[in-house]
Amino acid sequence: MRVSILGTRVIRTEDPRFLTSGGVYTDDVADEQLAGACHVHFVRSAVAHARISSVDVSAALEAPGVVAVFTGADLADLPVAPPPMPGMINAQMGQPLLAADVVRYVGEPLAVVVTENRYQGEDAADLVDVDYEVLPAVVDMAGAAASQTVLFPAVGSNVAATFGDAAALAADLFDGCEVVVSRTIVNQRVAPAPMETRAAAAAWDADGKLTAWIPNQGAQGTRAALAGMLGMDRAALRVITPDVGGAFGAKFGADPEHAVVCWAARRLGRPARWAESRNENLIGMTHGRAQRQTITIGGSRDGKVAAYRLEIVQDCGAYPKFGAFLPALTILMAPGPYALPRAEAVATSVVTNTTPVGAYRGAGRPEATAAVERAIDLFAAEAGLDPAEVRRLNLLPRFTEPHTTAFGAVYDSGDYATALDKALLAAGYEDLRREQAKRRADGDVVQLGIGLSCYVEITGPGAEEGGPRENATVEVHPDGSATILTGTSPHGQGHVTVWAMLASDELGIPVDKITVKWGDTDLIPEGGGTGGSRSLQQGGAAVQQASRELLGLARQRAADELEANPADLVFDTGSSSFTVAGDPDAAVPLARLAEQERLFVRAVFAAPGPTFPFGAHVAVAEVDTETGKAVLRRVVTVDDAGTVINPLLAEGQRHGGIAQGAAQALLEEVVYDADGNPLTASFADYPFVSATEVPSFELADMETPTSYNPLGAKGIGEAGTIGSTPAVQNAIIDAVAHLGVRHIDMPASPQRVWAALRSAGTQENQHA
Ligand code: MCN
Repeated sequence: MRVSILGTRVIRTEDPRFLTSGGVYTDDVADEQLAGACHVHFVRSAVAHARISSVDVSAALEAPGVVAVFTGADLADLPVAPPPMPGMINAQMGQPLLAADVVRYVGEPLAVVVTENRYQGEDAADLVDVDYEVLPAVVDMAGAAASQTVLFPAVGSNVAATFGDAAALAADLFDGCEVVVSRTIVNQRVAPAPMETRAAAAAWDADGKLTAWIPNQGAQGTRAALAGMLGMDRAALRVITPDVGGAFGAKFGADPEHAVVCWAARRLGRPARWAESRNENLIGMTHGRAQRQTITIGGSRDGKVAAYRLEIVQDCGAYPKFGAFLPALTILMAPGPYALPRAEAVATSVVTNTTPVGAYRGAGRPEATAAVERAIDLFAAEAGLDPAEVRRLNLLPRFTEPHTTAFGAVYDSGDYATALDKALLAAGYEDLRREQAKRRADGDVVQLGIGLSCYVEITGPGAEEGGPRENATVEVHPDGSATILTGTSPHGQGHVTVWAMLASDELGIPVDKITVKWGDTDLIPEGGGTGGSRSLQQGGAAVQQASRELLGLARQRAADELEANPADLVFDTGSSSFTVAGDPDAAVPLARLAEQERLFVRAVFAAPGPTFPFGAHVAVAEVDTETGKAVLRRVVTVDDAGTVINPLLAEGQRHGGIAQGAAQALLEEVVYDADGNPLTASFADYPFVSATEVPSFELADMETPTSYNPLGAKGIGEAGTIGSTPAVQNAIIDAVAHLGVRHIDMPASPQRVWAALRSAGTQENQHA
């Protein structure tokens, strides 16, 4: 019998290929169907809001290498890109595949130039002459709902969706509170900026079947979105997922550009390819976050919170996509890990003349955590209490049976106070406070700040009937190897390693003899893809289930062969074979059974519901009180994702997540000017985080298993991002709190910190 490899640090089997021959990304795909492909280049709006008076393509058509030029008028027969949440968002706010009458953000595609060679497209696109009748732009989400300028006159308002009844907020929510603090804060817009930008390659065969290679987070979802935009039957569409160079939530489904590339290939009767530039990516790919939050918190002087209110304005950008839905997740998770006797949350999603907002690592949950963690700190500061103590006083006590919150979330299991205590201990909290007190007493120029955050988040959400689900097929081959087909879609998370570990553990087949396949809708027609940190708890559980069911099938066949009772057989993972108890010589290996007849099982794992990982982060920052420069010195985290199957991968996810979350607190922000011109359209202006801005992270372990899947696993893919942002923001504010600063919006640029210090103690900083 082999000892279980689950819970061990198996090295990623994906890496040798990436580190030697390299990945095969969409732009590298050399399939013969793509021979002779032409190249698509998008002409994008140069203004934020305008009526298109005319588009003159005549000069572009004459340019070298130009095969065709298409405008919105050519696509008039195609459906618009569907809004993602039917019923909730005004259907009249859908995005046309190419803007024909009105452009609503800088970067909106309005025409395509198709050329023989890629470089020719950029030159020819410059010759497309667009006449704009410029309209006033709505840029600030705060004023969008009341703005006289509406993006969709037929709708008559910029409101895309509302959540909760703002008119019904309780007038007496804070009655009886000794301390009440209210503040409007901004959870700024950020860019997902994956290493691989968006791309597509499309080829139609003689029977009218389309094959599309697209970097995505789930080929099946991408196929559904593309079929919708192209007005075609899913069965006539095959989506293939090549290697994907990062997605962070922004590569779910398909964008108008992907559909236009497929459409152009059909129209021209020739395969077509597209790969966007970094500049296009920064203005064209959906952005994340983009919320304005008004938080109000009240309670007693000794630190007990009695009431909390969260009012959200969500900026959807020009077209309501997943961004319009983000507040639903923010509201669901509004109270976080706290026992808040009274809590209310409402939201309005508005359209503005900016790039559409979509899912970005954490999607709605980081915003909830940031709001409540800032609120707790503001409350502690007002009451003059230690923020760790206030948290401890208000955290929900440990529970092992599901707990339903006032917002309808059913937390599966949690032990929030232990997570906080572990994080404080690992950080040496008392020593840090002593060091801080000394620097304050000495009046040091560089002050020390300690920031905390406690979080609980939702992973594996899904509204499917019967619960969130995922499928897996496991097949054992006559040569003793195995293949797994999965409906998940890894793009850096390491599923190849872990899915092989899970099957290996059951079947005794070595990890390196197991192949994992995904991302081809002809091979795997069903699947939920990878997002919401759902993959292990649903897709991994399905692999384990399929492996176990396969063993059941194999046991029956082995029993037939041995003329024994199946119950008398023993499966030995050391030799991957069945033996009859007491007769080790009569062994039937799985491989031999596979020789006789194909040996495979497809299983669907249905979870009873989503799971709720949690944790606590402690960040330590230094702030130069003369220049405003903040430097992140330490991040100590406890991220409890239930049972960990591969600590190496889980830690990698935590590291990446923490860096991404810290980046929002420290540096990153998408900025528009008052006319809606993007000011952060290159990496020279968008300060993408690098290793130099973050310290080495200190990770403490904690595992509270869930009962929602046999693995005991919850998700880890987004946790680091959710916990770290408020911890880092709180640390920077804490460093200068003794100087009278109560809040600094993210990112904590030197200018912002400096300005906060200058206005410290004034009305402006005390009460926004
Ligand atoms: N894992 C584990 N034990 C656990 C939980 C997870 O060993 N208890 C392992 C899993 O086996 C898997 C990895 O950790 O190898 C992440 O698993 P999971 O938490 O299930 O998350 P997903 O695989 O579904 O990943 C999605 C998540 C999301 S939503 C975003 S956004 C994100 C992220 O993952 N985008 C990423 N991590 C990313 N990492 C990379 N490199 N690139 C992205 O675009």
